Amino acid sequence: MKPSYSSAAALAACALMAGLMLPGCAKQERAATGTASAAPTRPGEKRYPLKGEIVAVQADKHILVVQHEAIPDYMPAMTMEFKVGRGDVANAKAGQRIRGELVYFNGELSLEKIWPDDTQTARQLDAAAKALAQDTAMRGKEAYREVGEVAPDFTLLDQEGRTITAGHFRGKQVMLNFIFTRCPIATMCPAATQHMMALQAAAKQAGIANVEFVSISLDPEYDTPGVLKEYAEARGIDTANFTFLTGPDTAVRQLLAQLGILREFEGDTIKHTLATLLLNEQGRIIHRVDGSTWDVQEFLGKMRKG
Ligand SMILES: [Cu+2]
Repeated sequence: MKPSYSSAAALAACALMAGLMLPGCAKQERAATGTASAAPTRPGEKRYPLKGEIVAVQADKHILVVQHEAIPDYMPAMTMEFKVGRGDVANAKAGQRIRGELVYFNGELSLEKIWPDDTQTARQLDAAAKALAQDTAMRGKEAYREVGEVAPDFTLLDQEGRTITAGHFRGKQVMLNFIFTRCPIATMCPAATQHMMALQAAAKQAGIANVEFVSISLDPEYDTPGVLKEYAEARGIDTANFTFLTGPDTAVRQLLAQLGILREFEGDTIKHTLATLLLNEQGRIIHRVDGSTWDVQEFLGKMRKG
């Protein structure tokens, strides 16, 4: 049975810009993302793509020393200090190649949208995204995977920037959903994360050890590993068996198609549907609930103990 999306009400608009946010959600949004979510075009702000290598990490000051390549029309290659977010500084390691966005504002230089940029990671993500796209195309009208079918393979990055494949979770049951960190609608993504946390706690209490919780970003352009890390930390999420994933949007798009989740970018807004899936130890979808409300006890009852 394929989920129906005919109802316009099923698509909840998630406004991204501060100016578009629902009044009641503004505070929550700020708390959720910490330093982020300022409008991208503050007066006097300048942004440039940057590639380089981390030379040193000054964790206490939230500073990365980066030896960067030349930035056309702005500055030659050099080594300099950049302010970065909490998640990014926690993930950073000296010697790591990164790409990101240099932001100059109010006399301060910072780096945002930081991604690992070593050749091996780039190749793995790219190859996996292409394979997924091919798989969706080959399946054609059968792209959607019903309950009883095996969930699609993927290679993405977790909240620490580590490469994670679907195979990483084989042998474990997996609770899977899609969220994005800037979602301002309390009853959508924030509620979904709360539910996942409640189920994680309930499973632990019930002695179900062989389960992993996985949330894939609907907004991978913004939700870098560092942003996901900050999201998890701000909520006190135990990431021992709760993983946040992001990566190339091409890969996310295929996963959404194959798992029957709708997403539309409308200016600064993401409209999306929600689905929550339980996969068994072989990666087979054994239970699915569409929409933003689902019952923790119902999923708990479907999990195998052992
Ligand atoms: Cu949302």
